[in-house]
Amino acid sequence: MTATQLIKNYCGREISLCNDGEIYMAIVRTIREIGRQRRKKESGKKLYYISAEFLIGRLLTNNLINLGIYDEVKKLLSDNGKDIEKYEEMEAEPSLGNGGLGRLAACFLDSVATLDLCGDGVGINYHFGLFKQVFRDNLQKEEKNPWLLDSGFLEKDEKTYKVDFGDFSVLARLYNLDIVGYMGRVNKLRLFDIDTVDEKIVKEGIAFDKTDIEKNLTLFLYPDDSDDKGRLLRAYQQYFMVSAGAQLIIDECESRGCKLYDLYDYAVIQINDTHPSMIIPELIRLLTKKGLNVDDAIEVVRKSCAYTNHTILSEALEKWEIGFIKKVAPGIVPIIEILDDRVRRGFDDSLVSIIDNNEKIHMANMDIHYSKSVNGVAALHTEILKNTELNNFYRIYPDKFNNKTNGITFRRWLYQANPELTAFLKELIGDGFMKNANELEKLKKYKEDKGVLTRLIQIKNTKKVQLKEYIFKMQNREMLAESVFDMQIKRLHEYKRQQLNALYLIDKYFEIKEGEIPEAPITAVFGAKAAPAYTIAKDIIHLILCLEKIFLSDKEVSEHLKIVMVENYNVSYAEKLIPACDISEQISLASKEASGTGNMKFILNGGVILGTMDGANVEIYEKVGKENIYIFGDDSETVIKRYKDGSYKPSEFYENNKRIKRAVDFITDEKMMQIGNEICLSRLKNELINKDYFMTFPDFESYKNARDKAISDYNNKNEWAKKMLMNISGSGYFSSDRTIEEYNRDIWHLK
Ligand code: 26V
Repeated sequence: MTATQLIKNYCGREISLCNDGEIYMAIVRTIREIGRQRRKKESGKKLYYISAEFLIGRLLTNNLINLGIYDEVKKLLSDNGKDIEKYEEMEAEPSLGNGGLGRLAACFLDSVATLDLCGDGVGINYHFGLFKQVFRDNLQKEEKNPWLLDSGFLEKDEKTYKVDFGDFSVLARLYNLDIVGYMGRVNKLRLFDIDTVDEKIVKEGIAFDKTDIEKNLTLFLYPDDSDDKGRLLRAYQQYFMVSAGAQLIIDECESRGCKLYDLYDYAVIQINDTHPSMIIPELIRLLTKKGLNVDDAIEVVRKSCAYTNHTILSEALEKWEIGFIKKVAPGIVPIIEILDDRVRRGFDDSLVSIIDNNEKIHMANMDIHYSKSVNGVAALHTEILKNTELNNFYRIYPDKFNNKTNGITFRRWLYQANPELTAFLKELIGDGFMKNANELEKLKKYKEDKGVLTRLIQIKNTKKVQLKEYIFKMQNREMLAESVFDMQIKRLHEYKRQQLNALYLIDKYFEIKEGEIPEAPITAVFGAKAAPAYTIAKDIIHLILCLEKIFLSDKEVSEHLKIVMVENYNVSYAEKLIPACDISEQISLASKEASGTGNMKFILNGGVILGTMDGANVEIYEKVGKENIYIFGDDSETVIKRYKDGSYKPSEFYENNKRIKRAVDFITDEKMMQIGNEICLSRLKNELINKDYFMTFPDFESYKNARDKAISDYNNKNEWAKKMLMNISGSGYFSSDRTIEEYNRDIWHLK
């Protein structure tokens, strides 16, 4: 049956007579039915991508595109007087991730299915996901974010698994979501939940009783871990996910003919950061229960697991107190002790042991010893891991370390987010790039073609107008017409340095007040959530929101410079923002951003990067060429050296650089105090002057110069369009299809 027939059937009567809810569900059921038909029988080896986060975004449009029925359904609806956009907007976004790490997992699942590989995601079905962000009194407030009710895509599985915690057991129930590859197969995302969860225990904002695990286990993604109760709940979540996941893997492998001592021929388990690391001891435990001896179980698991590291920030590398794990998952403690004991006997280096002298379990250390592959997520990141952060391990296992530069799925970030640009690219170079992203290189031949360059600018303007209207509708904020759209949209973290961006904007404000008008009007867009317990990150949001108001109310300034901070930045918002961006801010302190993936989404849509030589920016620089990217700031070697010798004194910069002092002092200026919170603003100012751990001041001048230059260059439309074209044509390498081909070639070896 065609999609048209299916939708008609599910509607049960004339489409034009159905209400929106009925039509939405008919589309969802059609997608599910066609998905069912495309599912393939599983045999042999299968990938299990286990992750605490899958930031999949809305599914309706993506699934229609990937099934190849988008145009058909759109036409059917419009023939019946209905606009497909309405149904796209009806879907609640599953907010099952924080940022890059979760979104990467979602892009990977898309590519695995598209490349016709057998592989599922394994994770948790958080009822409220990540919090919903609202702004009140120029502050971030958190609210729950229910998404399950309206989705329609999640299907209950019959399978359940018992998970034994120290003091009680729960039944893990499996839910499945179809992962539809582009003109490819259909895999699944398997999300575990428990029936006893009680959404009603969430009271004010996102507050709830953190101790009642049977009621709260799968309510939120990463509940506040600023206190022991929150951390304990997170440990429960992790063990819940890996224990149910390990049972599922063993179950499925056995049904495909596995005898367990050959598990690695039937399963490859990619551990996405350390959140799922307990799967290593849990699998060993389960295999020994099923009769393998410990030595064999350890070897089988080592050959089945592979670990991806996503950060060098030591505070983000998980260490669990052994006391916690004794309470949560006593069954794996003796296994971890055996694993640690073997390491201690094998290597005379306390830095590579698993349990340290403070009785803390270093999850990454366990992963590195007991998996077959360790990878970083961009070339620079992997080099830093090998030469600095994980050097002691690299010397033991040089062959285990490898790089897999991140990628993004072009289906969502080009075809879905920017149909206008996609259609134009097809006109120019045919549709081969839709299956083989490298074909975007063919665009280079249009570099001097005025007609093509003009069209690129027109399309960008179309996307900017659409965004302008959307933001006005959602937040009643005006973006400056004919301005440079400059964007920094990513999680709020000091190392990403939204504060550096804000200092630039304050400096620009002063320049305007002194009569120095920017060469083009600027709309500076921010989108960022801060972790609920991350005080300074919330202070930075407060600063940006106060600046937004001050600029807006100042007539002299507001026609040249505007800030728009979007509320509740998420995947759906990103899809609207990215195609409309002129300048993309990728300004992390060199060495700190493992890769970044937003950077890739922007260049694919003709945005030009203003960035440091960090993460994947380094490889983007190589692909797009130095004339087409604005690089500034100290490089990673300088930064790493500066940390080592402890020579950085922010107060010296503050005292000696007038611009820096002027901008920093403005944080607690009278104008700010009138609308801002004194405690937050003073704290932030002090933090910068006395600590500035992520070294914003040393990069300030070169950042200012680079940003001013980019804004000035923007006025030369023809030259700017050339940059856009070179960015799009150089972006093919950053397709997640390429990344997944490399994972499969080097680590997974799926047929
Ligand atoms: C987590 C935390 C949590 C505790 C406070 C400090 C802190 C700092 C960083 C993180 C990030 C954890 C891992 C993560 O999300 N990494 C991101 O992974 C992306 C996909 O590989 C990559 O593009 C980003 O550069 C990297 O930050």
